[in-house]
Amino acid sequence: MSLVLGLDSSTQSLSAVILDTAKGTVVADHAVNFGKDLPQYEQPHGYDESGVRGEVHANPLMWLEALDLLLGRMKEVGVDFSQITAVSGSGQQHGSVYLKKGFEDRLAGLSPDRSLKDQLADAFSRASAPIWMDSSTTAECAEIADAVGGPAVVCAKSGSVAVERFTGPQIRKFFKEDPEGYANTGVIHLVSSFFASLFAGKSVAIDHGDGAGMNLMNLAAGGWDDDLVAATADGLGAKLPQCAPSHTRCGPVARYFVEKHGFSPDCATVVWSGDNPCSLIGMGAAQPGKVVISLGTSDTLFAAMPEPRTDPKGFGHVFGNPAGGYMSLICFKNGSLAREAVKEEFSLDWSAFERESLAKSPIGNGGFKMLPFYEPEITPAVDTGGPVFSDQRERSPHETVRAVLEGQFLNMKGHSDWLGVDPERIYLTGGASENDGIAQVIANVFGVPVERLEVPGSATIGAAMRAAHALGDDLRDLESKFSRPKEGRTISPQAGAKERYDESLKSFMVFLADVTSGTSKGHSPLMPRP
Ligand code: ADP
Ligand code: XUL
Repeated sequence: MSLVLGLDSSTQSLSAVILDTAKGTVVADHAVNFGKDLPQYEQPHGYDESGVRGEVHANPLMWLEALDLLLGRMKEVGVDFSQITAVSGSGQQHGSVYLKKGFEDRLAGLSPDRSLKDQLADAFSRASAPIWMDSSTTAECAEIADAVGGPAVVCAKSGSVAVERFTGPQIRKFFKEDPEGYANTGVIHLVSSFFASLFAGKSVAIDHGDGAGMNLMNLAAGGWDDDLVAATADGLGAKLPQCAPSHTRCGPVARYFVEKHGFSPDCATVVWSGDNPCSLIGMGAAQPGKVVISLGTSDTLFAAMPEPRTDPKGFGHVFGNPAGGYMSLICFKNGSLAREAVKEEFSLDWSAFERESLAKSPIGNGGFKMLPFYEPEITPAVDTGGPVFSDQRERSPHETVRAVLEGQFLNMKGHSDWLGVDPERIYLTGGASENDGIAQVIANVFGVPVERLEVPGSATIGAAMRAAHALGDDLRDLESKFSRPKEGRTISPQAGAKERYDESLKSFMVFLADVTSGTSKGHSPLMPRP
């Protein structure tokens, strides 16, 4: 028996799976939902909703409490952690955690008699953690780009232009606004490397998958870029952990997890990665050829890349592929939260949302369009102050459901041509991927069949597969066991849909350009920022 544990600290929940890699089975699958299970933090979707000027932060104490709660609950229902041979994980990308000097000593001295939260409550030099939804650092992006020679230089070095949610601009904002807090900071971790450090009982490396989402890593060299680090904040080099390949082992699991949760002292810990890089592994897409759309809190489109290619418009990103090489990614902030807003507007549940999207309205919605930007959007960078409709009609539920989905996926199609891939199939993952109505719109807009996998939760599964891979398991063999498409769940495009959507795409992009040309952020991020 060979059991590995994978965790995923995402925007809204912390989840865990245990894989039996010899049998090819999932032996445990559990989750803690931040909003529902830890309501005392008053972060119903996993982040503080009272942020102003685009600030979106989460409480890192909530993440610590969630980890003890999750492992405790698993033990209560009979999960035996002593059999786990390796643990790794996945974290929402870009989010950062700021720890005082002495964090390492605190980790080394953790007692199993008290909770992680109680023992680490005063270890933070910044009380909250900015997360990927934050859009408050436009000024810092411009400052970093100016310091190194412009947006194209940042893009060539790091794989992305300076982006508001990326960690470097977030660090710069903290450095400017709270110099004392910054000076007291001993180490800055990503969500992924923070969790990995807890398990290892020491500060561990940031992997190339998640490190590339910081505007600080030199993509070609796989290490911190001196110019970008210097442009971001004084003395930053000394506060960053090392960068390391995604299969790096960090030593045995910390005593805390042995004594409190019953892990074996021989259980290996492996660096964590970002949720999208982990999903790439979980979807069996580590080799170029498969295109994945993830429908989580954000919607992302990603694929392994034979060689790094950057987006000439500046919206897409290049990250490290945990299996080696590179992956491309495009992120759309208005994913599930926008669909949820429509669902709530008409008091639907997800089955009713599915029925409305499948049955009642024609492809193209009779010309009725929506820019589905309930939150400031990342791709393209616009802050419309809410969704925009092509006309002010009285909207029925089915027109609105179809408008949000067509708006989301036409926008995705219109911004993904730089990838230069012409997929024969698209693979779906994430909480919304089981919804056949959403899957049908995607199949129709892209004009190819879509598949879902037999085992859902690709970020968590991918994290567990990475743990096994780091111990020497063959990735192809793991893919054949855990990344199989589910039979009978293929959704094919409807006859004529692709042609209709190719036409709709043109008018959608014109509508988008008309609306966004009036907003301050409606420029290409590769141009100097206003
Ligand atoms: P994340 O990893 O970003 O926390 P998930 O991939 O777990 O997100 O997806 C969670 C989201 O999936 C929920 O917020 C919800 O909006 C959406 N979701 C769950 N079930 C369905 C469904 N049947 N149809 C559409 N959306 C769904
Ligand atoms: C990717 C991104 C999001 C987060 C969500 O660049 O910002 O997909 O990783 O978890």
